Amino acid sequence: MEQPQQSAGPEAGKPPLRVGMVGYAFMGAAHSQGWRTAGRVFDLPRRPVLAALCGRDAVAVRAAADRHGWAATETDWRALVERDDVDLVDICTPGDSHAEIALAALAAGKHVLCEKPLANTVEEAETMARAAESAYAAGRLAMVGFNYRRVPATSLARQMVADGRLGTLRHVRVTYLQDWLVDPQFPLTWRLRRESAGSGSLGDLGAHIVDLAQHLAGERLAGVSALTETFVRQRPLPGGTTSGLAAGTGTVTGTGTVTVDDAALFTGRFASGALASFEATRYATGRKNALRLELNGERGSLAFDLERLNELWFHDATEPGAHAGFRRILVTEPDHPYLDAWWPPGHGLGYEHTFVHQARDLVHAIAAGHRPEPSFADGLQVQRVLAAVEESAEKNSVYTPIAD
Ligand code: SOE
Repeated sequence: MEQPQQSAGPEAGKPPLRVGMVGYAFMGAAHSQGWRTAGRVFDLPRRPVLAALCGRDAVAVRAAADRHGWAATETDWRALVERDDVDLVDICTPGDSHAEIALAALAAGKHVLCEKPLANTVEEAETMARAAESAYAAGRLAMVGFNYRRVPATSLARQMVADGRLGTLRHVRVTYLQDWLVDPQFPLTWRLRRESAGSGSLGDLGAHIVDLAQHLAGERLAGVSALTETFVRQRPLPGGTTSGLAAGTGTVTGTGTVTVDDAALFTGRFASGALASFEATRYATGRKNALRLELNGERGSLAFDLERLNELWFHDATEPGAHAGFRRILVTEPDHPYLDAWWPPGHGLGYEHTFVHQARDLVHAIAAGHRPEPSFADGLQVQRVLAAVEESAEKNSVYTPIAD
């Protein structure tokens, strides 16, 4: 790929798409990277502009805006969604504010990108999906940030399943393993409280693998049986106050109660009869961001590991047995998804590129007026799966159908 020029790259002369973003922690940084880069790498119909960044602390948000390249700042998200120079609101806050911000942004005539999980409850997600449907009729689009759909290898896997390379699907096996809660002294941050995060590993990691499994299979789960556990129930309070919970920093004084799951294990049945298994945990000692999946069908199998994200493994069962076996596809060729705009074969992409691809796809959808995927309706359906998992776990793993 040619190095894009600052002044006359593929962005030059394109009508702007002015983005306002709420939140600037880990996800905010990742989304900033996506918006900053997409128009410089891909030939987009509109040029993303990092118009305004919002956070409650004026000094900290200005510093983040300077670091990530945002022009203006706001300290109140309500002011951000009302700005005339913002066309799209990108929500990178904890789940308890997703619904309120998304509804206000859609009502103000903005497009919306919302981080996963879509909401903290099914009721909130239903309201958001309804609002997104009305907004779509008025030409405003809403998308959920399930970024792992946009790893080139998972996109290729989707194409291969859709092309019938696996035949009838029998198994979908997915795990998402992290280990940042292994230390019982890790503080009680917002991710460990139900009122801010909705759920624990389930909503944070389980939402990703439910979405990805359904996306790759091309169908939805009909029901689940689940177990959840909270291994460490008391943790040090960050700052010793509830305001410290939001910041996740400060002097530790006293302890507080973890009110979400630490791990969720569940099995599921797809409408076609294929069986699925899921594991989401923050206690997999030594595993940092291990999203692994395998799909087995009558004609073949696919396997993927996010920690080796340029590779997709394929076993073609239609080959003679003597030659068959899992082979590695290095997903870096120009005819692989998203790769034509990036580096020469073999040079590889990483985690951050999923956010560039997310921004790219949303800009195309907006320019074409097409409903983007995953839509808020897709996010609502994932929320229903999460709710069914919690219900099943409460009833000691009773099979729980997923409401339509
Ligand atoms: C934390 O567990 C986290 O940052 C998730 O919130 C993200 O969605 C995931 O992509 C990486 O891990």
